[in-house]
Amino acid sequence: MGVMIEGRYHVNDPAPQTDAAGTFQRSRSTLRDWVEPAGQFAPEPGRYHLYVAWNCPWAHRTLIGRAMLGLEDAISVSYARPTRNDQGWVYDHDPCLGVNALHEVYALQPTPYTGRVTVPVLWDIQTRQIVSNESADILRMLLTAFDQDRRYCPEALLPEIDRWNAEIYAQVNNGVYRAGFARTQQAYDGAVVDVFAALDRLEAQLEQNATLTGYTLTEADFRLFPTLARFDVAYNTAFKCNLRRLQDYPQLWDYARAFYAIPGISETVDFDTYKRGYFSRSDLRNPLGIVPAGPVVDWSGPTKRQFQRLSL
Ligand SMILES: N[C@@H](CCC(=O)N[C@@H](CS)C(=O)NCC(=O)O)C(=O)O
Repeated sequence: MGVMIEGRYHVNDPAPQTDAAGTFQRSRSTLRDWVEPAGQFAPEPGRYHLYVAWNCPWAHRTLIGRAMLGLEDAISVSYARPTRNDQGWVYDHDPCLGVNALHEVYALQPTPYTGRVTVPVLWDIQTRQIVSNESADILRMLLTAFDQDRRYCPEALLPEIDRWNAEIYAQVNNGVYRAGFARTQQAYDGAVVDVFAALDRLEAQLEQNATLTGYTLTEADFRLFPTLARFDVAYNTAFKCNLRRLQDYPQLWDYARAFYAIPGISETVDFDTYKRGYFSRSDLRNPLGIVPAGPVVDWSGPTKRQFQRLSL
């Protein structure tokens, strides 16, 4: 996988992404400007474009924010091919800049960029630069700057939302990656225990509560769902997170399917692409690149809880 150095793309990335103990270390996002009313980047319809990949869970959370706020017409999107090649994320059809690869977008930064070429990217069409390549920030901007009422990120719930976000990031969203990308038995063992301990706690929370914070959907739910959506088709097998399946957790499975049933959400999901993406050829994890046929997971059917989409 390539990397950008001083604004130029290099096909070979010499830096390992694991530490001395074989534990996966995710690089930090460095492009972190902010969309806000009256700021340099104002929340104007038609001004911003998202570069994503269907299979990327970090990109997925931004697509969920966009769908929940009905911003599909206000913010356009380019979807990468599920499998990266030596050019990294590749685009067959980019309605915004007409690029073929994401590194071409990073190369346009006014300050030459050094770092990994990751999705999601929030691009400002007006000033022709990347506003942010950090999904947590992009989602927060959508839910605050693009929604005056802050329906999914209310001030009063912010401490609780941030607490869930921190736990879910470390143990669930990134926990599955620590398991799947571990290079030692010890690193894997630690990660997989974290993942299932967190899922057990979430299961208990959802026993009494419709959502993570009680009964209304918030940003914390939007950040959990992408990992749940990929769990049984990808992480359970490709990342060896196989102590239990999502379907083995009655509350989490009910919650995940109720979320999937919210109008607009299934349009952000593509299970087949998840499988192809996570089982793409990898020297370490899947040298032959063979994609398994199963499992076939049925996300339809009635759920005990039903979320409503708050009026737009
Ligand atoms: N902190 C970033 C992480 C994004 C990320 O790691 N994206 C992955 C895809 S799931 C990627 O583009 N990786 C390419 C690379 O590291 O070269 C965020 O949440 O926005």
